[in-house]
Parts: sequence; C-alpha cells; structure tokens
Amino acid sequence: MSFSKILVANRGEIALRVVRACREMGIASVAVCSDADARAPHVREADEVVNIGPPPSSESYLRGEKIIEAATRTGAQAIHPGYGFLSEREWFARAVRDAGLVFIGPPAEAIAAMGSKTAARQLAISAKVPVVPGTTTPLADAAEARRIANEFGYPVLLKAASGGGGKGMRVVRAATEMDTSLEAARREAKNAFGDDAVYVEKYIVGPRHVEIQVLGDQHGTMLSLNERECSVQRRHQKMIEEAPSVAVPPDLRRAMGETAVRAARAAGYVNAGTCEFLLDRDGSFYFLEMNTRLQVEHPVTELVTGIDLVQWQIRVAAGERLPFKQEEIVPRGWAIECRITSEDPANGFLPSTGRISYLHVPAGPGVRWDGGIEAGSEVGLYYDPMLAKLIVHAPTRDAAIARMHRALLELTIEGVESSRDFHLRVMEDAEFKAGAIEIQWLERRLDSIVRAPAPPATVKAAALVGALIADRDRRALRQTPAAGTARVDDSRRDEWLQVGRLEGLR
Ligand code: MV4
Repeated sequence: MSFSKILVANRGEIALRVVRACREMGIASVAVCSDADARAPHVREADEVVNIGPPPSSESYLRGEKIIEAATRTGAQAIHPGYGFLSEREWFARAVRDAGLVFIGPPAEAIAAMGSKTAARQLAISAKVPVVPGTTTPLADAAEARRIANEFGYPVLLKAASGGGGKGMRVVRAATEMDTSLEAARREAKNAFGDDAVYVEKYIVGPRHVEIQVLGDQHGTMLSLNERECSVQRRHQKMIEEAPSVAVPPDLRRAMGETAVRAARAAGYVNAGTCEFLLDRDGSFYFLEMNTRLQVEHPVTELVTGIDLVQWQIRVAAGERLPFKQEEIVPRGWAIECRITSEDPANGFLPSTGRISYLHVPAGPGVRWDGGIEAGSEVGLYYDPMLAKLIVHAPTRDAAIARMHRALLELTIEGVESSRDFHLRVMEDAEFKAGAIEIQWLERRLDSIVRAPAPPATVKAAALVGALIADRDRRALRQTPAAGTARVDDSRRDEWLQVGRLEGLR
C-alpha cells in the first residue's frame, strides 16, 4: 500500500519540505493555505491547494475539521501535519483516523502518553529510562517541597506539571526561598496552562540539550537515528543545531539511543519522534520529554545518516517496513543548521516585518536551504518568524563551521531584519568553535555576540540603494577572512575597511 495523494496541513518551509518529498515519491500533494499565503512557495509547488480561511492561525491552520474536510474532498488518503499547529494535538490525530484517513505521525494514544510532563516522567521511570531525581506527583505545599529538596540537595527546580517551554519553572537555591518560589511557579503555571500543579526536580547546572531522533515502523522496528546537539538556544527557542554532538562518544551514543528507543516503545510509538535529554557534564543523561512530531532540526540528522526522514515518515505510515539495521546507522561527517528568522538581533530579537525585496540564497558544496520565502514574500506577525533554515554538511565540525560561515556570507535578505549576522558572529566565536556550549551558553554570550562588529552597516546601506548594491555588498563581505583565521577584532577592522571601499564606490 502506498498513498497516491497527501494533504499537507502546514505552511512555510516545512510544508514545502513535505511537498518536495511527495513529488520525489510520485505522490500528489494538496496544500492548504490561509488568505495570507495564497501565493506562498508551498502552495505554488503543490499539485492542488485548498484555502482554509483568514490569516490568523486560529481561523486557518488550526482548524482541524476544515483541513480534514479538504483532505476528504480532494481525495487525499493521508495528512502530514508538519510541526507546530496541529502536529501534537491528540484530538486531531484521532479525528483524522476517525475520518478514515492516515495521520502521518504517531498514534493518538502515543501523543497522549507523552503529552503531560508528569505522565511522561512516570512512563519513563516504568521503562527504566533515567529521569532527573525528583517527584512525579504534584506538590502539596512548600513544606513537602523542602522535605524532598533536602533529600537531593539545593538547587532544585520547580516545574509545572502541565508545563513545557520553560513556563512555570523556578530555580530554588535555598530552603528559605521555597515559599515565594512555589507561589510564583504556581501563579505562572496557572496563567499559562490553567493548572497550578507543580513538582520538583534536582536542578542540573550547566547541562547540554541533546536529543535522540527515533524512527519506528508498524511492525515492531524502532531505530535510533542518533543525537542532535541543541544547546544553542535563547529563551527556549533553538537557534543552531548540529549532529553529531562533540559531547557524545560512541558508547554514550549507543546508551542514549537504546534509552530513547525504550522510551518510545513504552509509549507505543510509531513514526518519527524525538526524545529530549539533559546531558550533564559528568556524562550522565536524563530524559526530559518526547516530541511526538517531525522537528524543525530534522535535516541535520538526514545529512549525517543519509536517511530521508520525511519520505520514511510517509512510508511507515503507509505500512512499509524499515529496511535499516541499527548497526548501519553511523553518523557520517558533521551537519549544522542555522534558523534564519525575521528577528533583529541588534534589537533584542524584535520581530521584523515587511516585504522581502531581495533574496540571494547560498549554494555550493554541502549547502542546503529549506526555506518558505522568496523575493516578494510578505513577512507579517501572523506566523512564526522562522523564514528558512540554512543547513550545511562537511567531513568535520571545523569544516562545517567554515562552510556555514561561507554560506552565511553569501546569504542576502533585504526588506526585513534577519538573524543572519548573529549566526555569522556565532560561527566566528571561539567558544562555539571549541564546542564549549551548554544550555546557558548563548544567554551568557549574547551581549558580546550582538555587539560584535558586523555587516549591518553595509547591509543597511545596501537596503537603501537596492538589489544592485546588495550584490556588490555581498562581494565585498565575501573577502572577510575565513572563520578559521579571523580574530573578531581583525574582522571588524577588515569589514569596516570594506565598507569604506564600498562607500567610495558610490
Ligand atoms: C531542567 C533544567 C535543569 N535541571 N530540569 C527547560 C524546558 C523544559 N522542557 C526543561 N527545561 C529544563 N529542565 C532540571 N532538572 C534545565 C532546563 C532548561 C533547558 C533545557 C533544555 C534546553 C534549554 C533549556 C534552557 C533552560 C533550562
């Protein structure tokens, strides 16, 4: 059995990613779009389109019943939800199935099993998956919290039972802070999730965020596709991901992979999913939660494993068997992804809006661009600010960093501010280059990174004059010393010299 037509219930780069997989597999695709996306690339590349409503997500991409109706009407047999929107809604996975369609993702029951943080924690414990020491049931009061905290020592972390994304979290460094912190965590949890249940864990200081991609078929095969390092994040938004991780030697890779597979099996998981872990500095790792969807950063895994995750999502949803053996899945080379967002790093990552007046996309050896925009695209505030992902693959981490730096220099986006310069500065950062990153690294380093000398002056000037100057600008920037040799101060002087030369040309 295979599908002849799939509806893609998403927008932007991920919708285009799924449409591309369909086309390569000889499967027709149906895009859905809001009024704001009628001319978007994901719509143009699909075989059919159904308009599902006004721009706000709540009136379009979140309208499950409209989307299912569109699938039925166009004769699609399956729905790919992408990430975000309806991808992790248990009710949607169930409604798709009840409509006689295939949800390209895990069973509704597996989404439910991993949906609540405390339930997932209990499931993990029952499957002998290590979790951070702490409780699995909500705290009654501060006295109970103090009693538990005394067992494993301060600092501890209060977490919302219905939590996610760091909301309702409070670090408690001493018993005397417990009352006020518990109150604050409860208030925040109540506001964010309508549930003030809070539990407590030992606070792990300075860990990395390492996650394991798993892929399972309907015949009992569950594979680990190894780790991704996702520590470079700001306010729980990942900015840069890579595979493999400098902190994961082969033995640890095997142990974490086996653990993730055990967690996935315990949840009755099928299709692609990700187990998130904290990796402590001493090499111990703790299961945090499972993301029951395809993730933004899936391309880095695709590049180092050679496995097309989206195609295999479709194949296993259609009942195919995975033909791979765990021993065959060995990382090859190094991949890095930068999330290119319409945010202004120089301005506290303030979202920027406007029309993309000019776009030059990097290319060349080992460069992949998963984008959902083009010149002429309108970037508004209705949707996520991620415009595209720039992904590179090279034989070593050093070569991948140099390649990403080169590709970022080639990238020009005019009309909206973007995170491009921020990413350039990270690729030049000595600590990043040394792999000395953990979950607090970026927040600690951000000031010096965004205040670092950067092309903004050149880019801004170019924006005024237009696309012709932008091209010349890019040529000038390309002469910046390579990532491996430039000291920040040198590159600053060099870039300002380039700007001077550019100005002289006008
Ligand atoms: C933690 C932790 C340290 N110790 N738990 C943040 C979001 C939520 N999913 C779990 N999070 C954390 N849990 C213990 N016991 C640190 C974090 C954390 C974090 C985790 C992953 C990626 C980025 C993070 C940023 C800040 C804090």
